[in-house]
Amino acid sequence: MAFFQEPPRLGNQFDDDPMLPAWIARHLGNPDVADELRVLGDLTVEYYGKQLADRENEPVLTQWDPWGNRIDRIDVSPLWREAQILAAKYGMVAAGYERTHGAAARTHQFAIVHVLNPSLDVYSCPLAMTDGAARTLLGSGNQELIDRYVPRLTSRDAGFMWTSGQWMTERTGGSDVSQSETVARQDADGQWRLYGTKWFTSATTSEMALTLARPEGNPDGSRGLALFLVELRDASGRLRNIAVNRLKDKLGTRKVPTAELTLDGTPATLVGAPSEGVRAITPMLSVTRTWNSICAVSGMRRALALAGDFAHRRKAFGALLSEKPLHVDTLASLEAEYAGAFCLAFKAVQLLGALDHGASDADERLARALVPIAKLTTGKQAVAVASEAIESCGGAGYVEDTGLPRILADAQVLPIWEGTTNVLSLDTLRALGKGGALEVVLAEVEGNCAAARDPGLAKPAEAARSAVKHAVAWVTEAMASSERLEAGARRFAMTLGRSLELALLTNHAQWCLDNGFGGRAAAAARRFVHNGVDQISDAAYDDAKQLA
Ligand code: MFK
Repeated sequence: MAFFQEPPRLGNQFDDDPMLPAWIARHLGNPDVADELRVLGDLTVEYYGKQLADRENEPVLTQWDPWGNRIDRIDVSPLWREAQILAAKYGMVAAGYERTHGAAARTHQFAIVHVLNPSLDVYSCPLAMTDGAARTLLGSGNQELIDRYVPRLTSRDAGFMWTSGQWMTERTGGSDVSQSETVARQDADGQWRLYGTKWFTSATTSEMALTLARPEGNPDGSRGLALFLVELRDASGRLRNIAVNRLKDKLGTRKVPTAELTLDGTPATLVGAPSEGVRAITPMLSVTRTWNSICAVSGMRRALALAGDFAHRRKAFGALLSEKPLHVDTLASLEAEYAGAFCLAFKAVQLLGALDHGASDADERLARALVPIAKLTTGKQAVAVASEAIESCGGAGYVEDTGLPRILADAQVLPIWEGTTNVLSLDTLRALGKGGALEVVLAEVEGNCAAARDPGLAKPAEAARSAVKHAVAWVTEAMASSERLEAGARRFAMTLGRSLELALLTNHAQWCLDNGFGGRAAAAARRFVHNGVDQISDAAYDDAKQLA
């Protein structure tokens, strides 16, 4: 009888998660939530099967009808149509705005996202922007827009819920948006209309979008931009002076209908002041970057769940991979990355919850610094873990119809969109440049390490403390040279990210030991130290200039 390899399978993605059940017990303490997540843990397995069956379907743009009318209709994949219904029903956005769990509403919401997201083909993209739009509008003080749109964006009724896009990137760039060319003009009757090209609009099937444009006569630069809200379609479903030029042909996130758009007199509503649009859209950035961190972590979980199961099914050289010390060692290192990333991403979530409920000044400063740090650190981890996880499945990991390569292709977007690693490293410096921010990061690491009493956690606590102190000493000295500071910004931000991850994991490991959740998190903390925490070094910039 010829040999056929059994494919990897998923168990319940709540119960099998080495981090989530304890985190939920610790921070929500409500057994109903564990039951709810367990149901979703099975549902996500069912949708993993559907995802594999739906693998080849991609969004289709139809620009013309048979009679020559321009229609620009986008049809998304069958799984995406179902994802919209699931997202509303299970509150993937709504749960963050409900009162049942008070300040822990965001933890509840993102636990749901964490479990469901890996089976929903990056439907997280429109949801992240929808969440960001709701929060931006709530913070805008524009009561008319709040009353009209927030109930739709945060609804659990799929028939009523709207999603929102976020259109920032133009041909001039996605990082430096200050050069945006889209112009806003007011009609004689006061109606604003937008004219320009948006170069990378993800989830173009959304009902509305928040976007930046320069009101005519405003100065150049980002301060001359203003924030606008656009409803994409009129009552008959026609796009409102918007042409979809083409869909992007991307490495990953292929189910996401990312498009190039031309706006030619698109009616728009000014959200706040007719300037300072970049500042006005920053709540959106904080929310989508937090989503990015959670999606990085949930993607890692899915990759490791499959790789771990495969190791129990695959025999080579006379034994299962799960019995081979080198294979076990490799997976252990990835699990430690996952555990650290999980703690940092969910800490960012807690801070988002604190901000929603009137945070302290220290929490506000910590949130401002921690959001970019979490996004940049977890984005890179997600790619590295996905790459190793598919490698651990050998050639099967490289063959498209196993579904495994998509995990890596989809992970690769995480360090790119919503601010690249370098842009966020510079944003970290900017956040820490505001008075007292570095001190709160230092205090966060110290406070978490101080909680670790178990002797087995002494080394991880010491590694986190020493790395963060090294980073603080470096940045204090490097401030004297803008070139040195900028060249080392990524190593600095990564060191802060890894120190925070290790400190939070160490604290959580102590809680697990104290509360009957065992020593796995402690083992992850110890292993994380071996993966490396401190990345501070002053690579010679003269060498860099010769090399790059
Ligand atoms: C899985 C999840 C999926 C997520 C969905 C993704 C959909 C994909 C769609 C996209 O990818 S859209 C493109 C994403 N693009 C970006 O994320 C932009 C990246 N670039 C930056 O973040 C730049 O740093 C930035 C555009 C913000 C710099 O702009 P400027 O023009 O140099 O602004 P400036 O002067 O630095 O900041 C203006 C104000 O905003 C300042 O406040 P003040 O005027 O009071 O001083 C800043 O302090 C403030 N600010 C900037 N960044 C902030 C912020 N405030 C809070 N948080 C921030 N992150």
